[in-house]
Amino acid sequence: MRNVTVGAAQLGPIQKADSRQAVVARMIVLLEEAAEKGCDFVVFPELALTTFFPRWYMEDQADVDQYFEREMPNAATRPLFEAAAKHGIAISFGYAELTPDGQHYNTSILTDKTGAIVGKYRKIHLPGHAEYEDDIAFQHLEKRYFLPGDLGFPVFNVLGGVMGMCICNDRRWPETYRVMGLQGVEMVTLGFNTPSTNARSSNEPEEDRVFHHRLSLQAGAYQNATWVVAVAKAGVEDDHPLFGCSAIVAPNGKIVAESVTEEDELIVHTCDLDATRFGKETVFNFAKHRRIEHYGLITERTGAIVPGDEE
Ligand code: CDV
Repeated sequence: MRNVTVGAAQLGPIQKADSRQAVVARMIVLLEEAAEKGCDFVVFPELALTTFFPRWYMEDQADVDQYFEREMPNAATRPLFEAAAKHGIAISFGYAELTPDGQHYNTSILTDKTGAIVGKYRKIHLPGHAEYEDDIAFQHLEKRYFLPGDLGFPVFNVLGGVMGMCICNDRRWPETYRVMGLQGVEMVTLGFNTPSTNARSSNEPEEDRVFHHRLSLQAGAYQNATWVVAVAKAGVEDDHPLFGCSAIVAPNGKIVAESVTEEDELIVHTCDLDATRFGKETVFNFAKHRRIEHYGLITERTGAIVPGDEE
């Protein structure tokens, strides 16, 4: 057995007016609870330090940049790193990253148990749009504020296993998990901010949105024989509701823990990384069964082209 006790540290809403210091204090409360419950690893949501600002249309770059971190750790987040190191807990969380050369990314980092950053991921599948749209219920401007990630889907040898990260919308794309699966990933962690309603359709009930969220996590876990730890920022942020349903999914695709509130909430599960072996060696033995000579379209083409419509 190679056990890693994971805490999925869901955050309730963060309002525009909330300071990073106040949010980090909440994160430390969850970390202390995780320490009491014996966690080795605590995972926080996407863009954990601020409100989900891509819902707001901004033209002034200074207004946008107030939501970005120029270094990590920094003055606001250092207490979180120190608390994690004190308890010997590895952490992962998402934040908006502004690089020294002025590039903007939706990023997550992974530390080891000493608080040293050992992994970074930049969100690749950016949903939404780049310009203001007046015919939708609310804006989702990730394509305006972030560049697509440039780091691929790396995995990291830490906590005695092979760990990978993705962020929110990435969880809906099978390629995300498969690229990490092909590097032997044993645990994929991700944070998300998912609106409870669809900006473009009032006909999609919240229960369908939650169903698709769970379906994506469970399929990714099963088809790649990996643990998946998905952590929400939830609740109503300045009148905009986000659903919760943070979940820990086993390599057989079953949900083993799920949050029940839309507030700050920790869910904990002890994950045996060796539980990935059966799926990796038997059901989805990639080396034995994959037929890459038939998969070329996956990397050659983005949109679908119906036969007869080729140029
Ligand atoms: N933050 C996200 O990536 N949210 C998307 C919404 C816009 C659908 C998601 O896939 O949950």
